[in-house]
Amino acid sequence: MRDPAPKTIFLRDYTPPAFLIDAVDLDVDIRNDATRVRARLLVRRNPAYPHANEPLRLNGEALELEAVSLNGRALVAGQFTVEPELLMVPGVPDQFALETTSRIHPEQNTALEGLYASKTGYFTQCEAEGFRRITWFIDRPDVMAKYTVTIHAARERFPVLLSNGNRVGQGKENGGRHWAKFVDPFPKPSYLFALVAGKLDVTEEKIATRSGRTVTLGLYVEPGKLKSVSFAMLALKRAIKWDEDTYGLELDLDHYKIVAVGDFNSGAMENKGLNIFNTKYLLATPEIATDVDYMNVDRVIAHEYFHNWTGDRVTCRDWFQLSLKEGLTVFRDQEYGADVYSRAVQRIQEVRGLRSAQFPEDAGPMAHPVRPQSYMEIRNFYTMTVYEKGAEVVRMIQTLVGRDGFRKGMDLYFQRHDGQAVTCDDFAQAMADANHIDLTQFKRWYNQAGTPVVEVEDAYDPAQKTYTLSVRQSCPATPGQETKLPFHIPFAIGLVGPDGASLPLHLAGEAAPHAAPTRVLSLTEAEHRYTFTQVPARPVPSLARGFSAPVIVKYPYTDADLTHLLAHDADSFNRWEAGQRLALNIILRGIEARRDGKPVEVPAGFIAAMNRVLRDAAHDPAFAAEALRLPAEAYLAEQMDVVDPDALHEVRNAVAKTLATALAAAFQAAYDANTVAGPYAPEPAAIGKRTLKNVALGYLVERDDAASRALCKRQFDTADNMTDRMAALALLANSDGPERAPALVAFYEAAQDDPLLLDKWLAVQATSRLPTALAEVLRLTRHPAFDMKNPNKVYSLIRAFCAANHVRFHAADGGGYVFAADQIIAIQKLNPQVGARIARCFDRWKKFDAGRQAHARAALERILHAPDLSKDVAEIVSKALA
Ligand code: B3K
Ligand code: ZN
Repeated sequence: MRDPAPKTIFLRDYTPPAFLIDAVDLDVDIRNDATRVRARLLVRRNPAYPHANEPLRLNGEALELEAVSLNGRALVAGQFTVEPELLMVPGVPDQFALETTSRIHPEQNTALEGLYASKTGYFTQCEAEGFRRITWFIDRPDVMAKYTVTIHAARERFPVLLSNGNRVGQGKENGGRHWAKFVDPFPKPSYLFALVAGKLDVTEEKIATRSGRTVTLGLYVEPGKLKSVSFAMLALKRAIKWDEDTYGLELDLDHYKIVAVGDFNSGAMENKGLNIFNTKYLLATPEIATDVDYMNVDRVIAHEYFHNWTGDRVTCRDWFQLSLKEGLTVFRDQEYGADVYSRAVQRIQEVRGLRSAQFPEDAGPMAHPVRPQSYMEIRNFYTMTVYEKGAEVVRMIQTLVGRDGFRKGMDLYFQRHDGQAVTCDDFAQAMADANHIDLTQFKRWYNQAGTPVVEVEDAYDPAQKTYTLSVRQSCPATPGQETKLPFHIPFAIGLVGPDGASLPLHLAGEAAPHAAPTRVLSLTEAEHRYTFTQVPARPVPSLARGFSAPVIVKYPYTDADLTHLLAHDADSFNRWEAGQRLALNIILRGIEARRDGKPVEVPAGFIAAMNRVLRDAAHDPAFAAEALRLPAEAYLAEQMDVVDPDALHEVRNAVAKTLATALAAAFQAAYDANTVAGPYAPEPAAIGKRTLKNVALGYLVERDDAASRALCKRQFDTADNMTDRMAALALLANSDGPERAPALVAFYEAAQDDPLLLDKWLAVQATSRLPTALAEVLRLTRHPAFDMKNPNKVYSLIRAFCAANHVRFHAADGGGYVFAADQIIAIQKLNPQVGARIARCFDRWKKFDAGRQAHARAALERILHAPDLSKDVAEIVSKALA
């Protein structure tokens, strides 16, 4: 039975650990019936802990304890107590060795946390609290120890044995078995422990770091898949070089290993020297990976590599500080992506993701600050807020102190904290001290949840040639935080003149002129007023350039203002932003019109603006593709008081169809001009062209005529790469034309032996806009390609439907909600974490009409009362219902 009241853990209750563990000697003996884990811990009392005589408390989960000894003497009943999740030894000396022997059952571990079995062998996932499923331990990140690990296993079934650090010995054992021993020279928290035993192929490359050390990079994959890792190796080497060049950070290991596994809850894991990756983020060939997949592989490899410093060398004191490593590391991988691909387009994509997933999170029942103040289950806090908004917070610091200042802050951060487990305050303090600034108010970004709103009004005085901006900030209440104090918001602005040129930004009373076309205003009060002088004509304000803060900017732009910015803004992000605002206004007006029984109107000015985007596309096809895409339904939904998903869907499609019809020739020309000749390469220029070509194809197909569908089918049949093939398939899956079924069958036949291709095949059907989508998804849950135990399959089918098929999931009859509840209840029994992720699809249920709300409430209550509900899902659902 579920614990009726899952415990809430508060940041304010943090105390240092009562004991420290200096060294761990693990012996892991993998047998068919069970795995035996012997752990010898060198323990001492923590001088920083305020109370003496505390008993030793070790965490454990699903462990069968066989023996405990202290300083070599076996403990007997009465000398320790053991509960399902706690081993307690009272009266211990100040320093001692504690040894436990436990049995675990990786074969039965469907939660995929701790040590678990997958097709190719045994793997671990310990972040956040999985190590306690391997052995008894003080399983918290501020306990850092040196690890020695010996693995024993059958040679034939598990030829490759790996753990963190360097292999210091290996040998054969009786009965066809073997062993290997590893020593990790770096003290680390238990969440970075990793172990792999399996049948894997490896490719290795030696590189020299900038100080001349030789490092061996090893990539381990399922036998036969080595041809799919050449891109990953290239990305890894590029990331290593980038961190040397950008931050002076060098790889500190002799061996850096990455292992791919098909069953994995998240994307990848940065275990020290032994990353474990979901195959989805390691394997890439033109036949299985799209451009987006390639870029994701690149970014995830970089991200996990960057954690080696931001996460592993300097780690988190406690899990409330998760953004210390995640926000910073996402920021680092974003900057890497910006340097490798198009900076402008990367930024647009980051913001698109933030607005369609993090803004809703910040406005919903799970809203929490970048540094949460409480949680029931830490697994539920690997969120868009901690990761993506956390990265925005780091980016704002860089905006405030400049790139050089940021680098100085990073240097100081490592100088002070290398080898330590620290807090977000420590990071901010290093930034503040290195730049001699005060970030006290800025740190509210770590503590206050919710997306701030910045409202701007302006006035132009033609006689005085002055222009005044009045800026007011506010932040809505979020659960547990009724009122908010003003944030420190870096607000980058420019003024665009009637001819499109940048106007000066002199503030009244300033002696020196401000020459640069952009100026960062520091908003610290609830209200500010800025008066600019020598402004020759009424400008259009370009606000929050480059998305300088994760806020919602409100300004009463006219369509003409937005068309002007789209054409002339010197800031590429705000050019894109202007187009999105235009489209948003048109769609919202269309929804109103539809409600009144009137047609959806697409102004000629918008069509002309999009035509100009197409005409200028050759300069930057990737940017044009972004500018042509309409805002996502999940983002549009956030702009409505009561979401009407059907109206949203219909009107958005109607706008697309109008554009497609009016600009058919231009879209066809873009399609033709951006067809990439020659063999596939995941290079930025080619990626940009393919993206634009496929956006153009999407518009052409909007008309739903036979000729466009034939063009699409032809692309599907003849494509020599997965980007073009998948783009065509997704469009065909949205239409009920005669091409649909044969394309899906053909794709399936080619995909049968490749799990990653099957994931795509499932996802493309789950996200189809056809009214039959739910029936199809239900049928697919019984298809042999689907496997509820495999997270990738669940994400591709169930989550894709619930989280990425807005109109069908939110069907008025509640069918989508019933389906989600059934699936969540079933999945969470096997894998609580995956179940909880799906449960997040109910986050915004209170934004819908009464009928949908009633269906959603019923579904949520049914989940909450399901027998054996996991803590993970209970937290999400109870907060949604609160
Ligand atoms: N740190 C891991 C995430 C682990 C998720 C645990 N539930 C991957 C990453 O952010 O790099
Ligand atoms: Zn990370």
